[in-house]
Amino acid sequence: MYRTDCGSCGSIRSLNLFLDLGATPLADRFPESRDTVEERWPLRVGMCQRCNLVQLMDIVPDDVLYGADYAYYTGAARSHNPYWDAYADMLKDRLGRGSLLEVACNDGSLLTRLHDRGFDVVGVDPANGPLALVPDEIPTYPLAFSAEVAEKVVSDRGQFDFVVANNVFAHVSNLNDFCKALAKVTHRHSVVVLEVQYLGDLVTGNQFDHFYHEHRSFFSLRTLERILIPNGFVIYDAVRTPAQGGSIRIFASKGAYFTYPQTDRFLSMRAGEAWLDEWFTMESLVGRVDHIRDSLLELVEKAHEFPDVVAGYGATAKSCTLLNYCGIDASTLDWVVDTTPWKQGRFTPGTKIPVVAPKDEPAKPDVYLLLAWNYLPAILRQETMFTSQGGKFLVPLPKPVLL
Ligand code: DWN
Repeated sequence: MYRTDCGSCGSIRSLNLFLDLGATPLADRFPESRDTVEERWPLRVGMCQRCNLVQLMDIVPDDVLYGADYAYYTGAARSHNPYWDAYADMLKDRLGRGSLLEVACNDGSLLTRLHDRGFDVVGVDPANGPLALVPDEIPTYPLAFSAEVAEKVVSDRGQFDFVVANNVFAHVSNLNDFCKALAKVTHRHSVVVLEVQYLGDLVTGNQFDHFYHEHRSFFSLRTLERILIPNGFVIYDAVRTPAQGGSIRIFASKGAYFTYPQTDRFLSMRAGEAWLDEWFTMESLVGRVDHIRDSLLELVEKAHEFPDVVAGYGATAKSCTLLNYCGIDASTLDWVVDTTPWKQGRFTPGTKIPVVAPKDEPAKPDVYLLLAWNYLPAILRQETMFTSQGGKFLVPLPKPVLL
């Protein structure tokens, strides 16, 4: 569905298109066979001229995006475990203990840690596959969070002291309904912790591969505030985190101003964001995206000259956009190695490159195209044997470079 109204402020015909990435299949659907015919959906990105929210112009329905075949399991990226440990410790230190709802808890990577630290936890997630991995003693709802679902959860369990929602706000098709749901599950002193990939890092890091159908909105503190304030929430603190190549974690409450004064770091971060409201900022990304595609293809071609074996590292959702937009398929990459059991033995969406488990790689390639570029430091640490034997990583972003 091509949207004509803004997902945040609802303005009609206020969306201006700045980037057209063609038509791509769904990023977290890995076909079982090379012959599977995949549906492709237009992937166009625009900005609202009224509230400046950057958003996808084309909306794929939720039941199509998050069906039984949804392939993202948070725990599969094992090098990210210290991140979840530190996140759970931080919540314990800042919030103490109480009832806590995690929206989009996926396989329970964070929820289990919070449960272990004494929070009285409940999870909600529409993706049945990952949700089945949450330990039985933790109550869960296999549903997408909405005002209707919030009512059910509250009638079962009451309101929560804390709500945590990581990497989900960008996925929501009806942002105002989601905020209404937040309002229902929280009381006056509840704290809402939202983490989203940060538009500022997307732009400075040329991270155009974050644009795929699951991600419908791309946020700054300013555009987050423009949705939360009309729904009764005030952001009172924010921190930058390294997740997904750069994210923001915000703390909001209905009782802010009184209970939770706004921190200086939040106020100064927000004051420095005027550039993210500018049309030119987003438009300037377009030329860089094409430049990245051309130089990446040049480097991949060069890597093949010897002839060398080139494989992909991490069948990430992001890589769907990168590979499809750049036209990198099985004629270029021999395989993609990935630690998610569900993706192994399948093929990358659209580009049909075989996905293999680390133990099933035919040999180490000469070059890995690093599709999970957001984990570069951790992957370099875990692949010291490969690099010490002359193996190279081709890192596509912020600009293609061979390491
Ligand atoms: O919002 C979303 C984010 C948070 O996660 C979702 N829509 C989907 C997903 O995006 P992604 O797939 O781009 O996420 P990651 O965390 O960048 O990549 C995870 C994938 O990378 C998994 O398939 C596992 C794989 N991986 C690997 O094979 N070896 C990851 C690491 C670190 C590794 O060493």
